[in-house]
Parts: sequence; structure tokens; C-alpha cells
Amino acid sequence: MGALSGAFNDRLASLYPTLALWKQADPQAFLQEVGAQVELIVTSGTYGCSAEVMAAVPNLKAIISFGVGYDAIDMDTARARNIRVSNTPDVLNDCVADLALGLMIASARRIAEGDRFVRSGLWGQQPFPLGSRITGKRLGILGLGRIGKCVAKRAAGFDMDIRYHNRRPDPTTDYGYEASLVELARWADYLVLTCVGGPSTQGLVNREVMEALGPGGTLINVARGSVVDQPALVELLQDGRLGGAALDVFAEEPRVPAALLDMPQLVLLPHLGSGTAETRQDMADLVFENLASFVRSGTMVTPVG
Ligand code: 8YV
Repeated sequence: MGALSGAFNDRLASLYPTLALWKQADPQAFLQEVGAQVELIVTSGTYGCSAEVMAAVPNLKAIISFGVGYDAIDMDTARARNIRVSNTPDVLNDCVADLALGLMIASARRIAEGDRFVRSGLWGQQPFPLGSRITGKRLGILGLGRIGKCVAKRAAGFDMDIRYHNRRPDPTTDYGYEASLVELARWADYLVLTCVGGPSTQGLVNREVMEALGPGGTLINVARGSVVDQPALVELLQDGRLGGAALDVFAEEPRVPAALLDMPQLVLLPHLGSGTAETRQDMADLVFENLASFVRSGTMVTPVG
């Protein structure tokens, strides 16, 4: 249903009779016509599946999603109608964590800015500003789940001091727990977001949190744009009340606020967290395993609870 790769769609169409909702100029009108024939929906983590789409598919049995985050799927409707949902957890942990570290280093060491400086022929013409060290600095992690733990493991290699905030302390880890997100932000030099999206974290990184992170702090977001109060982020960055940001995700992708584009010190990426050939292949394989399993037995390999 969502914007998945050509190779993925070809593989899907070679195995199952498919209807390409994403190709339709008016998806809702198309669904009114064909919705009753549809039993399974394959979608992406970012496209998800709205209550409106589900309403137009009365015989829907399962939603098989390509992505770990399922915040774009209306889970209340799915539960109420006993529509099964699967996602693609774990296979992308390493690549998302790698990118979080990459964003942190790129931001601190001004890598993207330096690249533009060289390309524009300014090297030798004017000085390039100094960056900041990451080794030994303080890293706060919001959401020490599977991806957050992979971030922590990598950051330990940079001798970073690591603390985290979850709803509850995680008894399986020795990293310091901070019960207050504002206090975690006040302590941290870098605040990395690896929590889930959706209503439970909507706007959690609010003005107060970003002010606590402060002019010496940098926000790294590889989670969901919805976790951050984006207008406040823009304002605090403009005023220098927040030091920096490196963002892979935005509130209304693919739209990025023009004000962010005007700040050269920021690092902005087009939602690349899981975007490596290897991880996308693993995610695709897991989607097909879920699909085959559901068609065969009505069960899924990685169901969403
Ligand atoms: C994908 C993601 O880019 O897994 C997720 O939740 O956001 C990403 O891995 C997306 O699902 C692919 O469209």
C-alpha cells in the first residue's frame, strides 16, 4: 500500500494477486470500488493504514507492515475488528543505531557543513568553524528499547557517559535511569530519541525539554517527528537556545520546515534509518515470512500485540 521499492512490489505481485493502492490518484475512490475484494494489506511503517482505509475494506484480515514503527496504523480500529498486524522488529536495530551515531558525529564535527565548504571552493579562502568533541561526553537516550540499547553499545565505544529515560527503569541494564526527561536533557550533551511514535510519545520532547538541553546541547532524532514539538524546535534553534539538531525524521514527511533548511549547522536526512540494502532486504524477507505464515496458518512471525 505505501511507497515500497519496485523490487519489493514485483516480488509481491509475483506471489499474490495484488491491487496497488499507492498508484491510484484517488485511493479512497479506488477502495470504494475494490475494497470488498481485499483481505490483506501490505504497507510501510510511514504510510501505515488509517481507520478510513480499514473502513473501506470490510473483509480485511491482516495488515503486514514493512517497518518496526506501527504508529501510522490505527491500532484501535485493528484491535476492535480483530485485524492482525505484523511489523519488522530487530532486523533494523543495527542500521538505525549506526545512523544515530553517524548523525551525532556529523553534527558535532560539522561533516555535512565541511563537505559543502570544500565543494563550494571556500577552503583556503576563509576559516572553517571548530566542532565539538563527542568522546567522553554525556549521552541521554529517550527510549532505551532494542534500538536505544544498540545506540548505547556504540556510544560506550566513544567512552560516553550514558543515561536514559523510559516510562519505567529497565532492570536488565546498568545504564543510569533518569525519571525526568527534563533532567535527562539538562544533564546531557547529546539527546538521542529512539522511542516509539504515536499518541504515547506525541510532543514528549517539548519546549521545556529542549530548553533544558540548552545552547550546549544537540538533539538527534531517529525515532519519529511526532515525538518533538517541531515549531518549538525551530524557534529554539533560531534563538540559539538549543545548540544543534541532527534529524532523520520530521513531523510531516517529506515536508521540512523552511527555517530548518536555512540553518547550515543542522544535519537533515530523508528518513534513512533503516535505509541500507542489507537491512531493507532483511525487512522485506520478514514481511514475506509474515505474509506466508498468515496465509498458511493465520499466525504471524512478528505480530504486533
Ligand atoms: C522505514 C521506519 O523507513 O521501521 C520503521 O518504523 O520508519 C523505517 O524503517 C519505513 O517503515 C519504510 O517505509
